[in-house]
Amino acid sequence: MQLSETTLRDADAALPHYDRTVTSVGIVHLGLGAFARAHLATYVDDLLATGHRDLAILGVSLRNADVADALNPQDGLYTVGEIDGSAVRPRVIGSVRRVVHEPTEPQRVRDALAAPTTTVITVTVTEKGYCTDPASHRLDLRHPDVLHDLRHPDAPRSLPGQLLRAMRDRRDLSSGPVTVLSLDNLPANGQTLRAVVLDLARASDTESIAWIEDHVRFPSSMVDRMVPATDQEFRTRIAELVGLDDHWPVRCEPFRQWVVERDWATPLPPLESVGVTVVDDVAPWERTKLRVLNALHTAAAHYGLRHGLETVDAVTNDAGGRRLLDRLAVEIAEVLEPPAGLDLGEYIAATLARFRNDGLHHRCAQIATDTSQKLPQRLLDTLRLRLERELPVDALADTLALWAWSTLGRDHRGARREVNDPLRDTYARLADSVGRDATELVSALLALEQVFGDLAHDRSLAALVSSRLSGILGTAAPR
Ligand code: CS2
Repeated sequence: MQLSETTLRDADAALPHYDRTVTSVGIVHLGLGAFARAHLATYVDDLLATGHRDLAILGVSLRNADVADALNPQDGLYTVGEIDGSAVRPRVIGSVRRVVHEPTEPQRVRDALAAPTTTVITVTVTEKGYCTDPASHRLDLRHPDVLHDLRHPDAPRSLPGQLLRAMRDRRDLSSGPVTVLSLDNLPANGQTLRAVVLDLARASDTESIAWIEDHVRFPSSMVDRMVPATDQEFRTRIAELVGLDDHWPVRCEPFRQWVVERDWATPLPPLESVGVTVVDDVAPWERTKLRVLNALHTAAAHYGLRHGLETVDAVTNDAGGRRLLDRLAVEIAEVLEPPAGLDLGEYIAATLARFRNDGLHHRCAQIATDTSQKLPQRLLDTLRLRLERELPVDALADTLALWAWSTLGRDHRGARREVNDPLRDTYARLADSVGRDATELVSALLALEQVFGDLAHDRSLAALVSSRLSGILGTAAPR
């Protein structure tokens, strides 16, 4: 039997503690991937259970129809499996009412974004969805989707284009204020989102600027939960545990954290009552999370690819992997100012303990996706601070060298491996032209200003990274 509203009571899992039929949509979520389903939707599920009925989620998929196809026949219901070693705790989430595939039903999405009942628009589209230069965090006006939206503002393809049209519609229809809340792993994600929407308005729709400034807030937020992609084995395990089939359950670690700025355009829901931390300034939180957890993740991912270790927990079980993470953590911690009251040593230890969760199967290849978009906020800010203070950067250089090796698109045995990154064509060209010449490859990669910004011209950094890469290319995967 399939999970749905009618079979829900038979599920052997934690169930929504509220009557879904009396909830109504107040949140439109753009980019309903596994992360949002394991994070945002679980907090909203808790909010609905506290009686805030008008905050159910309408999920929007901007690219693929697969989430809509999986969840709509289940009335939006799905299972979150919290994994702790060999234990799995299933919980059915009821906060998503429906999922709309934008390319199939664009008007439905447009209406939902403009509806006066929509008070919050939440966003998880990953780093590249913001259409920025990763180094400057400003809108890339040459981005193909942005160029499209400048020509077709009423049929936008990009996230900034979708939001700008929504703001225009809300202004024209007098739909009232709205809070636009980013849950992506970017520094100052709310400010960045505001900047790209206003950059697009400046280029195409100056009349909306004042309305946006008066009626919209873009609070930043820090999000944390490790959510590996679902595989068939996990689907089967959930079906066995729950006693119902679920087209697309999501798996995650037990830990979750959300820190949100209080500057909303609409009434702030009682987020604190469901475990969210509400603050005036999220910057120290997101800085700490990006530079510790996400930086160590990126390092672990490329180390794993290089050494044929499939998952993050396997990297933490490997002596060389552990050494790299420990050395990198020291370089990070020495130049990081954490939020007041947070013990950085404990935070790092707890993060590494989460990496060791051996039931999670968080694949290195998944985390290595889009690394060109992730490097600036995860590793390069730390690198810059250390260079400014003339501190050694050996572990950072080792990590960049591992990434440089990854751009060659080979696995640890030398077989071809698919690279998943917006710069994959650039990488492939470089691999063909300079290939295994470490000096040439590193100087070409580090010259990518959209990633390295002012570091692009640092010759001693390039020399250090290329000496590390030579070591990697010249040896047989030292362990
Ligand atoms: C990971 C993150 O895929 C990645 O790049 O580093 O998704 C990470 O699992 C989350 O940010 C944890 O909160």
